Amino acid sequence: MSTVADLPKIFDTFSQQRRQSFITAKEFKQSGTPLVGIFCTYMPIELPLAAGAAVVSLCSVSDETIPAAEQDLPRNLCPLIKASYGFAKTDKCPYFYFSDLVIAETTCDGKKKMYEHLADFKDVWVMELTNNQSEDALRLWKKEILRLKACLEQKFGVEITEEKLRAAVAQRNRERRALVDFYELMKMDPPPMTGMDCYKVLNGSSFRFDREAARQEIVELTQRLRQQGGLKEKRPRILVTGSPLGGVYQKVLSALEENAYAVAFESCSGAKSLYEMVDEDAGDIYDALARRYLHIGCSCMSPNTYRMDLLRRMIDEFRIDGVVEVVLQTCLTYAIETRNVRRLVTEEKGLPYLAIETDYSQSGDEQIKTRLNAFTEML
Ligand code: BJ8
Repeated sequence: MSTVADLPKIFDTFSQQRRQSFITAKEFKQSGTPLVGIFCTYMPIELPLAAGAAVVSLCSVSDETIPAAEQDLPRNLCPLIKASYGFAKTDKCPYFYFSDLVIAETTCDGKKKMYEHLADFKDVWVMELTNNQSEDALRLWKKEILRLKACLEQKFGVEITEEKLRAAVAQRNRERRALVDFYELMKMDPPPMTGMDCYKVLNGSSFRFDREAARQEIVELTQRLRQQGGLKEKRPRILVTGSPLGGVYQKVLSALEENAYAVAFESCSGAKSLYEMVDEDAGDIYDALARRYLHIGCSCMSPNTYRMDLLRRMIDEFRIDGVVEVVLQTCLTYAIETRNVRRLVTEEKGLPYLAIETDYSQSGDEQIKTRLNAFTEML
C-alpha cells in the first residue's frame, strides 16, 4: 500500500501517462486490437469501445511540429489544430501512427477544414455536428451516431450489439463518476491538492488503455486524498475556463498557483466532459447517447447556454473567488464568447475575471505570468 508521501509521484505518473501509453498502443496493435483516434469531447467513445477498439485522444500539446504543419496550413491558425496536424503529417505521434481510424466532428471551422487535409494520408471519418442543440439537431446527431456505428462495424468487421453498447455505456459512466468524485474533492477549502496535480490526473487518465484499472486507481487516489484532508495554506479559489488546456496547462497553472488554487476546470478534460452521464435505463440507447453527447457547452454552439449554466453552477458549488479564461490564439469562438463569460462572472456573480490569450510557444510566458500574478494578488 502506498503512503501519502507517494502522492507527488502518483501525480507525475498521471502527467507522464500520455507518453507511457505509446508503448501500450504499439502492443495493442500487435495483438490485433484496433485503435481509434479522436479529437473532441462530442465523440461518443462508447461506440468504438463496443466495437472492441481502444480509443485515444489525438489533440497534440506541443509546438514541435507546428513548422511542418504551417507548410500546409495558415500560420494564423489555432495551435491545437496545427500541432495535431503536424504530428500526424510527420508521423511523430505514435497514436496517430497506430490509429486505424480517426473520428472527427464538424466543430470549429479550423478543425473541420484541417480534417480535409488529414484525410489525404489517414482514414478519417467525419461526424456532422450542428452548431445548435435543438430537437432537430438531436435527430441529426442520432443519425450521425448510427452512421458511425455502421462505419465501425464495416471497418473492423464486428457487430456492435445492443448488449455490447450498453456494457460500454455502463463502464464509461462508472469512469465518469470516479472522475467526478475525484474532481469534486476540490470543493474542499483548502483543496487536498493543487489544481496542477488535479489537472494531471484528469488529463492523464484519458490516456490509459486498461480502463477499469485506471478507474480503480482514481477511486483509490480519491479515498487517500479525502483521508489526507486539505492543504495547509488557504488561498483564493480560481475557476479556469476557455479553450482546451492540454498544451498550455503547465505555464498557466504554475503562474496562477503562485498565489491561488485553480480549484475548478470548466474546459474539456474537466467538467465539460464529465458531469453528464448517459441514461443507462433509456429504452433507446442511441437516443440516450445522442442526448448526452449533444448536451456539451462548447463555444462552437450558438447560443451556448449549456456552458453558461455550467459556469454558474460551478462558481457557486466550488465557492469561486475569481475566473480566468484561457483562449488559444486565433480560437475565434472562445475569444468571442469571452464577452458573455465576462458579463456572467462580473455582472451576475460580482467576481473578478481575467482573459488571457496564449499559444503553445514559450514566448510571451513572462507577460502571462505577470498578468496572472497581478490578478491573483488582488484577490
Ligand atoms: S468540445 S473545445 S474538444 S471542439 S480547435 S475550438 S481551441 S480554434 S478544441 Fe474543442 Fe471539442 Fe469544443 Fe472541446 Fe478553438 Fe482550436 Fe477550434 Fe478548439
